[in-house]
Amino acid sequence: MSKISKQMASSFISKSRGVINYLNPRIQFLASSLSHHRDHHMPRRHAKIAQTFSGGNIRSDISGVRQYFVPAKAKQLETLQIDDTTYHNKVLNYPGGEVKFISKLNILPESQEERIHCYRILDDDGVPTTNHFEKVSEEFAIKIYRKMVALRTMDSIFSEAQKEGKISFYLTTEGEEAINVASAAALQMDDPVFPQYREAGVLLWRGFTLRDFANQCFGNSNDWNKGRQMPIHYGSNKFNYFTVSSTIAAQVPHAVGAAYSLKMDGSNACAVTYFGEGGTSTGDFHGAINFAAVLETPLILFCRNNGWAISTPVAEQFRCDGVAVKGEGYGVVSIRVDGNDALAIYNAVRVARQIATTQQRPVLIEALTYRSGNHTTLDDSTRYRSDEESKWWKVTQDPVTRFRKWLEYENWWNPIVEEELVANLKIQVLEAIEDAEKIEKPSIDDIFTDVYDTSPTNLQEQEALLKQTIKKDPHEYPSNFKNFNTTTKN
Ligand SMILES: Cc1ncc(C[n+]2csc(CCOP(=O)(O)OP(=O)(O)O)c2C)c(N)n1
Ligand SMILES: [Mg+2]
Repeated sequence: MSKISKQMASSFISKSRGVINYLNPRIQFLASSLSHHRDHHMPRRHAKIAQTFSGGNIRSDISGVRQYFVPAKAKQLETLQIDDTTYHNKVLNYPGGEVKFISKLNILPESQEERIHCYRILDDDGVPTTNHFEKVSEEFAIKIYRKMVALRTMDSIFSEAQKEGKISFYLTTEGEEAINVASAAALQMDDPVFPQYREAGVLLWRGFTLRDFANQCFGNSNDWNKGRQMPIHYGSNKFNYFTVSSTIAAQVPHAVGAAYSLKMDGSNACAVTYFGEGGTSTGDFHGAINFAAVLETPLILFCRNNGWAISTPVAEQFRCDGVAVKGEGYGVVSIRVDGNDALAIYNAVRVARQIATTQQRPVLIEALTYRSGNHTTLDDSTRYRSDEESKWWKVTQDPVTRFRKWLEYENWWNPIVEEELVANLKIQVLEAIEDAEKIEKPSIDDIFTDVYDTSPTNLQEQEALLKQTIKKDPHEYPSNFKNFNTTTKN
């Protein structure tokens, strides 16, 4: 090892040790969730991490072809292997690092024999399966629970409002409340969030009110985005939450850029981006995670693997073992966590945040869960999946129920407070909707502002056309649309 690389290695190891000491003993869980990686040929730097975390050894080669998703193909490949076990010690320093030679033809397996294990603290009945986790206070745990129930209540009543035609569109986080709220609880407010669209609970945790959500969905003049987005496309400067864009995974490269800028500024924060497993099938995801790794950005890439991308099940989306494995392909450490266990998510995100901020590197988290609701209010999931399947998830794996059971196990919760909470939340959500409905729409004079200093001619033409159209059929538009400025051209 050259002098420089020795120095780099020792500084890296001491950084890792710092994190490990800080996180001890929870780090054991991270190590066990990474044990799959330890066994195989990780990049040297990551291999060191696994070694430091768990004290394990790194295997230098892989023998045999493992069968997992496509046994027929794997078998055919096996017969082609040349069985010569003579090894040469010769090493060549290729661009990218030293590589050993081997005279046995090795075909790397497409997947491991066993799927990567999933980190979980609470069992199905809300009972902790271990003591090794970051303890949270009663007050904090109850705050998490209250937010999860608020999110569920909001989702249920807003969906009804959509069915009644009050709002044009809605999308729920049903089944993903733990992912939303517990991950947000482990972050800091100065960590910028780049959401997909099923993460309203992150914003709720940060302080967006039920009225803020209602105003956005109604697109009224109290909406922070001035009614310019479809319902559920929330955004907030105040809460460091970038506006939702429905273009799948478009936010992932943005998050890498933001993380790089935090790094340049020497900030202690990390950027966080959320996306569904479907998002990992886009080019944006792959380009972004590669840049994140190479630029060593403080970033958490949080994948909600909920089993479905609209009507496409994961089995038809990719052949590898989910999303966590994709990290290794890009030199990014990964964690697989139970997305229905709020306590495990909270712990995993805290660890990920420590790694991202102290080691200035990205971390990929895959939270395994199930999209319990329809994709959006435009979808009917009974057309492509069985009732039994979704019922099973709702009944046995519900994240809100599991967390409530844990609170009860700790004697922090009881049915009386539960009833009060649910009743109060229903009133609050209904009031937020009733009020949002009454607030007038933003002025149309505002629609074309805020992007250009001086509006370009094509926008001026569009504005004039819009105003002419409204003049022709004013009864088709909200009442305050009649009083607009007529100073634009044409
Ligand atoms: C680039 C792009 N391609 C396709 C779509 C259409 N689309 C909207 S949602 C969606 C599914 C995304 O699934 P996933 O990322 O798993 O998120 P989930 O809805 O399951 O939370 C697709 C394909 C889109 N909006 N953007
Ligand atoms: Mg999905």
